[in-house]
Amino acid sequence: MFSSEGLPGLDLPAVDVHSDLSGLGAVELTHPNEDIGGTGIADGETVHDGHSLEVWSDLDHDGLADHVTIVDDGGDFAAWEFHHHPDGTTEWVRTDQGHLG
Ligand SMILES: [Ca+2]
Repeated sequence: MFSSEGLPGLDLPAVDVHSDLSGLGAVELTHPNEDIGGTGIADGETVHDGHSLEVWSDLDHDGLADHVTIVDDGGDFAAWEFHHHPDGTTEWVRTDQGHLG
């Protein structure tokens, strides 16, 4: 379901706006290439996989993505946030979804 096949050279999971990320687990940002937080530190990674754009960000710079926003070429979007629960478990929680334009 979260195969990275078809994205050669990229370690990020292949997701789209309709993916359920809740069981995905931690996502490592190994090649951050954008300064999303405006701190001068590269903390984000953008992936274009043909029909959707994914923007992963690691605003606390621990190497693991905290947020992802996915927009497909039809204008549908979804935003997810990675939560660390007090009991040590982690989970992606969808924070927004809808349609642009
Ligand atoms: Ca992080």
